[in-house]
Amino acid sequence: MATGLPSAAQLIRTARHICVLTGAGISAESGIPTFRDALTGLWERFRPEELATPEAFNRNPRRVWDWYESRRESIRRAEPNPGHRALAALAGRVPRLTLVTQNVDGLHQRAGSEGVIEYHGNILRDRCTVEQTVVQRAGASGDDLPRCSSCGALVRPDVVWFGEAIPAAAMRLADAAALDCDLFLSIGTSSLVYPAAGLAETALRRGATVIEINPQPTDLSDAAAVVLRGPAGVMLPGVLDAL
Ligand code: BJW
Repeated sequence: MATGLPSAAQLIRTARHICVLTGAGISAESGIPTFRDALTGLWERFRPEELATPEAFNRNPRRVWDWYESRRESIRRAEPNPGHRALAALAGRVPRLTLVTQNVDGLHQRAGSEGVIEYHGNILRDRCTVEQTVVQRAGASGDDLPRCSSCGALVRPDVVWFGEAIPAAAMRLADAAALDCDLFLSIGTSSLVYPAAGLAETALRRGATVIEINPQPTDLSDAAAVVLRGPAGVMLPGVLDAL
């Protein structure tokens, strides 16, 4: 395994199609907690099965909504960081770049990235639990839970919970990019949650080279040709400068 910005820059300079997968780590420097970090991760304070599953929502929609509303508030206050901005700039410097994000915060788009594939949805949208379409809310009912303006059913955040399918279009586009790319960048993800984590495996099987950017080792690290062990907000601008 090679280390360092020059090796990463060299791989990027010669790539035909770069597929980038980002995770919670790229938004950490915008002040948004990750899920699995030992000290600050969301799952240290909340159990995923109580909040990020359809069963949890059916059991206690109020509790799930309270959690999502508090996260929405901090996401609305957050700003894209130098990592988001460097990725948006990188797209203009290479022949083809597909950006797949597991993040639901919309910060890549706010940093200027176009065509972002939102693999796990977007926390700022509401979806009707019956019609399964993105909807406007129509205030609350007697139980104070947000309702669909068209049919009156409960609405939920338009995100992908454990046990749920990835949105079909996102899955198709991400799979196609993983199959076609010759360079795969895995940034700020623990590479533990499937099927997202399988995208790097697909790319590797097709002969692509992998670069990982993460301060901590992951299950993907050994398969990466280059590992940049540091925060995305430092490493990505560094890569851009080295191009
Ligand atoms: C930095 C940094 C800095 C820190 N710079 N880095 C195969 C094997 C085993 C299990 C499964 C399997 N296939 C499927 C499953 C089940 C399950 C799963 O994968 N479970 C695993 C936990 C074992 N997967 C699913 O249920 C998926 N659905 C599915 O498979 O459906 C099948 C189906 C098919 C057809 C019909 C019906 C069903 C869905 C997964 C949905 C995940 N949802 C969440 C919540 C989204 C909504 C919300 O935000 O509330 O998505 S869970 C959470 O994990 C979130 C994230 O997107 C996702 C990934 O986490 P991520 O981004 O990697 O964050 P962390 O915290 O884990 O890591 C952060 C990293 O950043 C760390 O490595 C740090 O070191 C690093 N970092 N600071 C760079 N500054």
